[in-house]
Amino acid sequence: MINPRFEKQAFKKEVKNNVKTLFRKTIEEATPQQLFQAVSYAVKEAIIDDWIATQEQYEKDDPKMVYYMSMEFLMGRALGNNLINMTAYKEVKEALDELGIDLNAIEDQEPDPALGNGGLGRLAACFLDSLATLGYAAYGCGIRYRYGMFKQKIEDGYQVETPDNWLKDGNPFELKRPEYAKEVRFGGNIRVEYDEHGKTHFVQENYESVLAVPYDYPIVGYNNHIVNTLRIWDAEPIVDFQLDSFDRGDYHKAVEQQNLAKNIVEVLYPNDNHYAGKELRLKQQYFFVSASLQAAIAKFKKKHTDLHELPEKITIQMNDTHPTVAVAELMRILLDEENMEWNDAWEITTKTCAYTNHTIMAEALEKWPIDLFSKLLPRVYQIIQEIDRRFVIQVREMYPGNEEKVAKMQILRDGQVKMAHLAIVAGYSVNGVARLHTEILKKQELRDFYEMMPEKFNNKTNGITQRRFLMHGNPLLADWVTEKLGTKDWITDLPKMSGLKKWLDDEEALKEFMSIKYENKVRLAKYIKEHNGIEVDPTSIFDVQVKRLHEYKRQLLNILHVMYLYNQIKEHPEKSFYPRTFIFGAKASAGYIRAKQIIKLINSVADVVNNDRSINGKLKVVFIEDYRVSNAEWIFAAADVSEQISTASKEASGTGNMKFMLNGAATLGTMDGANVEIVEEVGADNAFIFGLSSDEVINYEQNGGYDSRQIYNSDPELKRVVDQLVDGTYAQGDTEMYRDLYNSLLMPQGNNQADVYFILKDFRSYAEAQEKVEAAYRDKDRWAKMVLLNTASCGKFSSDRTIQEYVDDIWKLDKETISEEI
Ligand code: 26W
Repeated sequence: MINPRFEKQAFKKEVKNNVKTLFRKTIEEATPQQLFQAVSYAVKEAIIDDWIATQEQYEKDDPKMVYYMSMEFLMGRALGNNLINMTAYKEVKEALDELGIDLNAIEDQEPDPALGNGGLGRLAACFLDSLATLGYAAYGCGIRYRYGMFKQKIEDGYQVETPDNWLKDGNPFELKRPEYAKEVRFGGNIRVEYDEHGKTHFVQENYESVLAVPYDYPIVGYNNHIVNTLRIWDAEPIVDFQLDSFDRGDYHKAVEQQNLAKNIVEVLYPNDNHYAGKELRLKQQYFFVSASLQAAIAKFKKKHTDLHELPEKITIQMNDTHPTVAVAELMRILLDEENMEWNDAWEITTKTCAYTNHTIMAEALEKWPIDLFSKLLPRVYQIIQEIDRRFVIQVREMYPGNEEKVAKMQILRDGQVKMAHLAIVAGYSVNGVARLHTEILKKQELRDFYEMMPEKFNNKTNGITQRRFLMHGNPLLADWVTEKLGTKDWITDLPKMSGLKKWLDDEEALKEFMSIKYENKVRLAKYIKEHNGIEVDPTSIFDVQVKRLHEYKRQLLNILHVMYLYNQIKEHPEKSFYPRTFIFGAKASAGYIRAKQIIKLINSVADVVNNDRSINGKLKVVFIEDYRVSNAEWIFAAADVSEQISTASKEASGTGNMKFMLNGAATLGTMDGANVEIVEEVGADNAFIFGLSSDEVINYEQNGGYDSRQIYNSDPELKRVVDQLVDGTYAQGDTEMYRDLYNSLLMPQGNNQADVYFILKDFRSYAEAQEKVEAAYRDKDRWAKMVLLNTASCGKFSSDRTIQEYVDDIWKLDKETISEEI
């Protein structure tokens, strides 16, 4: 049944009216941005009804809720996605057509809410979509950063960061909820008081504080009238800056509180997989965690009097260690504000909090210096000391005389607060994000904890939402899938995609599938022409690597191989070579120098290769500026080859790999993260696997690395490529521009600390896999079958499956339904 608000006449009227009341304009006079606002407010009208109905239903049923705590929610644009999930996209598109408005152009006016870096933030967004779609009560809890992920410009081949002022035109979908504001306190000292019963009380004094003000975003479930909430917190000074405070001598304090509020939510740290130890970051963490927990407890207490029941009504999922201060903050609230005893508070906390680990990269581990931590969060720190004291007793009981264990597992050690240890000790569940990753956690990184508390450990292989990454990003393929399956069930039941296998031998179907891929390549080629000024041939192989730039993800391996191919083409012009377009997209953390050099190198190679007419356009290299969720949707749809080439053991899961698979691309990858499970689903013959295994990598690492010079000296073609980093080929004669990259692969002599990501070691195996890709692509029939089989085999990788597993094994939530009539 179509929602009456989306009925064409009504919707058109609403849009016209919005343009009038918001901007005092007619449709013809309004700017595209104003039209976007007017349309969005009309859509919001419809969402609000369902939002209210959902929250009323929750109020009535009092289901158990998950609070998904995350520093990042990489939501991407809302308008198109909301329309899809309200099943109104087509109706609205037609209605707008009648008004002479192009929905796609309107969608393009929406800034990408980029409140996240990469995988972890986008996973959180997919999870919210699946939670609402499956009918589970959930809150996403995060920060309303004033500036999200920076916008990336490429100037002279270099990355330049510019601020992302995503809120400048206002956000039509958000709702400010000042009535739920909470105070959050920092610093000061703790005074101990005894009451008349001799009970101890801890009172924080001389603190600074801010007011956390929530903004709610609707999270629309697919076709089920359920609308959950993403609650992100803004900070305001507790007392408005008052001029008379100057006279009272409070001027300084007033300014400080003002600054604290402004600074806390100012910007998302653009570090991915790299811990920097900045005090402001810890402030951000405590800020949103404290506010969210206060709100959660207040909500619980509206219906319940006994806090012992808390674990039956709420569960808190900590997205990596970033919100781990939650366990101590929950303890603080239970002890200090609710006057509970330690044992009771601890029992509740350890039944309520659960932890997901997203990385094994050592440099990503959060370890706060104790002096910084205890100054900023004095009471929380005391509580962590007590947690640590009790935990050490437990370790000693279990491993008498084994002080090495204590040293390895303690929460407070070496002058640091080890957040992962805190999360594991206080959490009732610890999960990795792909099977291999979880095994590595159990066997290596978290081995001591696994041995002591094996029951906490479990795996939840990541997933992605097919609503955004197929329906919205690739409507041609989405419609084709529906037609071929004869049902739309796949939209909420992705394993149904396996029904496509029956078309594997149907020539006509294969042709249709490939012509959709071609259309999507044309669409991307147009985007590239508009944004990069580069012509690319949509009949060439689109070989794509899009993800954050990090050495372990090995964009350097990819571009070295492009340099190698270029040498080959130049040297053997007679050899046949299937035209290829290598597409990159990646942001480097602003302070990550080497990552930025790799971006510059990719652009330099692009310059040389794209402008060499002697190779007849056989090779093109494109670096797509400002890779983000909105252009990602188009990129996945257009890819033939999905580059997933991280050093084995380093990529916890990957989720881009799944988005490519869904859209009919073949994986070229290492046996890392979820690639292992992708290959398992699609079969080894339908993917291109190369390189060291994770066991081999770990083995080398434990034995001090490997000698990259040996490979360099024994492989002249590879040596030539590496030398080209420092012979000026790609730097207009400058031999120093890429010296550091060269050194990272080779220097110093006889030292095995070079090439720690095994790029030279895996190079040949990668090049061979690439040859296989080319051979496979030449055989049109075989290729079409292979990529259709990828789409048909992606059922496991829906975030719907992942969320159902979290619900069954960790969260134990109740399923909710909303009736049609509202
Ligand atoms: C403290 C700095 C910092 C910032 C972000 C450390 C670590 C992170 C994240 C954990 C990095 C991240 O996004 N990890 C990615 O998480 C995805 C979702 O589980 C996985 O698919 C990726 O493999 C993993 O790199």
